Amino acid sequence: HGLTTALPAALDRGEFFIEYQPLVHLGDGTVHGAEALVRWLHPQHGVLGPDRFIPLAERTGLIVPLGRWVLEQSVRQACAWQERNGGTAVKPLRVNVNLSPCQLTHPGLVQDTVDILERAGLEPEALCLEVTESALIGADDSLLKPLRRLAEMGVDIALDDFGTGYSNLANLRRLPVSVLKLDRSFTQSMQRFPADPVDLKIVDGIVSLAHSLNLTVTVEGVETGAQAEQLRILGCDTAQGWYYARPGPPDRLHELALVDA
Ligand code: G
Ligand code: G
Ligand code: MN
Ligand code: NA
Repeated sequence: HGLTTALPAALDRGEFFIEYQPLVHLGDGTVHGAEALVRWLHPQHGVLGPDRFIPLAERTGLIVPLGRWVLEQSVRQACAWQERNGGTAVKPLRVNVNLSPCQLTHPGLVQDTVDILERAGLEPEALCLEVTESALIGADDSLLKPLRRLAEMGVDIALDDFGTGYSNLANLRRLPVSVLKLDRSFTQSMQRFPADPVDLKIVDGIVSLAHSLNLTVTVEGVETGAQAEQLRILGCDTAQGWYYARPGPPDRLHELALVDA
C-alpha cells in the first residue's frame, strides 16, 4: 500500500543505494569481490532492507528498472575498484548482483547486461549474477537461454541459497551455473567444533560434487573463525559473512583489498 505507491518515485528521486559485502578466498583470506545489496533510504521510515521492498517491486514490475539500476551501479563500482587498484598486486575485484525471477523472464536482460558492461568497460568475467535455486526449479529452456548466453559471454552465474529445500542435484548439470552459494543454514551447523558429523558429510558431498562439475563453492553467513576453518577444510572456495565484514559502503571494500595486497 504506502510503500508500494511510493516505489516508482523513489527510483526517480534517487532514494535507493547499494551496500557491498565482501567475498573472501577461504584459502588465504584475500578479497575476491563483493555482493551488491540494495537498500531504500525512505524519507519517513529510514533505511529499509530488500526484504521490505523487493517483493513489492516484483509484484508491481518495478523490479525490472530497479534491477537494471542496481546492475549498472554495481558494474560501474567494480570498474572504480579496479581502477583504484591499478598498478597494485591486487587481483581485479569482482561484483555479485542478485537477479529476481521477473528479471530472468524479461526479454531485455541479455542486451541490457551487454550494454551496461560495455558502457562501463568492465570485462564480463568480473560480473557474477546470482539466481536463487527456487527461481530455476523446473525452469524450461526459454528461461535458461538468456542465462546460457550470459555464461557464454563469460559472466558467472551463481545458484544462490543452494540447499534450501528444493535441491535437485541431478538438475545442476543442465543449468549454466559456475558457482554454488551454499545457504547460511549449512554454515550455522558448523558453529560447534567439531561440527555434527552428518552435516560435515553433507557439505563434504556437496563440495565434491560441485568441484567435479567444475563449480566453485561460496559459503554464506560465516560469523566465526571456527566456521571459516571447518568450511575451508571441507574445500569451500570463497566465503561471505559478518566474520569478515557486514555489508557497507563501496570504499570499505577498496580498503580491505589494499590491506591484503
Ligand atoms: O543483506 P540483506 O538483508 O540486504 O539481503 C536480503 C536479501 O535481499 C538477499 O537474499 C538478497 O538476495 C536480496 N537482495 C539484495 N539486493 C537485491 C537486489 O538488488 N535484487 C534482488 N532481486 N534481490 C536483492
Ligand atoms: O543474497 P542473500 O540472501 O544471501 O543475502 C544475504 C543476506 O544475509 C543479507 O540479508 C545479509 O545481510 C545477510 N547476512 C550476510 N552475512 C551474514 C552473516 O554472517 N550472518 C547472518 N545471520 N546474516 C548475514
Ligand atoms: Mn545473494
Ligand atoms: Na543467499
